[in-house]
Amino acid sequence: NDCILIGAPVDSGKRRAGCLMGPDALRTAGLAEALRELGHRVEDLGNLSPEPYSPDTEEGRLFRPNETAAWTARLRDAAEAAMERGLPIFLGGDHALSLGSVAGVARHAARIRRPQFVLWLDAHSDFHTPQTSGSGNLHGTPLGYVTGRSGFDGFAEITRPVPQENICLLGLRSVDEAERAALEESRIRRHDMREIDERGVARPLAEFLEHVAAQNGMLHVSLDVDFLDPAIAPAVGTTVPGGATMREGHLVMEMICDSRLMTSLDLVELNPFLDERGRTAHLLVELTASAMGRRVFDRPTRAYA
Ligand code: DIR
Ligand code: MN
Ligand code: MN
Ligand code: MN
Repeated sequence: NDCILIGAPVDSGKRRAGCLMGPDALRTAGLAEALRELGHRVEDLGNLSPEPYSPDTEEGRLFRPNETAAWTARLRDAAEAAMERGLPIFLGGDHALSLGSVAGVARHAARIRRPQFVLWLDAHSDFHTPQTSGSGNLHGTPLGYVTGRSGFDGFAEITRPVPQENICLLGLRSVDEAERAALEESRIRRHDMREIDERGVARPLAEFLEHVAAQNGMLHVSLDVDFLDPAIAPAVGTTVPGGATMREGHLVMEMICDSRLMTSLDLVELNPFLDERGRTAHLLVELTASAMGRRVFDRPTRAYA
């Protein structure tokens, strides 16, 4: 595989600053080296910047909409271009980067006439629109945007919405009231932590991967740090107790690898300012390695803090 690392230091999607340091923390934790060790070619495009935008004001309910829209335009184009050449890995940055990454990969899929699927690994459903968002934080809106919900004024128009039935949410345990109502009306597939406790993570995931394979789909995976339990992944601004364990996280990534379906990946919401000696950054590198071919018996024997 040709992996294309795309630094996306988006920090405008929520109020707590720090995700802008995410791409460099992932590099420092050895992401490129881990991928090369697995036999992949790796190209690092460095960090992107948003398109020019007029500065955001303190007025209005939304936090930094202009900056986020400018990032969305840049990342959509970068994603679409990178899909021509390999498997893009977006180094976040907060989850607002996925407005652009998912919109871009969906355009590429439409152009080559293949259906786009999205696996959303997150405590949250991120299905808000700017109108329904209670926080005004746009990192809660990427799935609303890419499915073509209305209300994203000032954002690039979605020409290739991702069909709701092509999206699978895994790890849910914090869904706002307005999102719940919209999700219940939708055809989005969703598996909350209660279901994962009862059935394990493998069965719901296998069902989705079989569905993607049956349609010869492209699969975008969006990994929000808060999918994981805060005990193993503390470096995120929106920790929610009761998340995925270390082994659940790895099993998900190992199954994604075995399926050979993944065509693009987001690593988002890492806030290195909140990390404990790079522990969460290292875990994201290890999980990415699992998604890209590392097996349990191939793991390096060095231990992380
Ligand atoms: C919350 C938080 N639902 C919001 N969303 C987060 O602000 O809309 N998504 N943290 O991952
Ligand atoms: Mn998220
Ligand atoms: Mn969310
Ligand atoms: Mn989240």
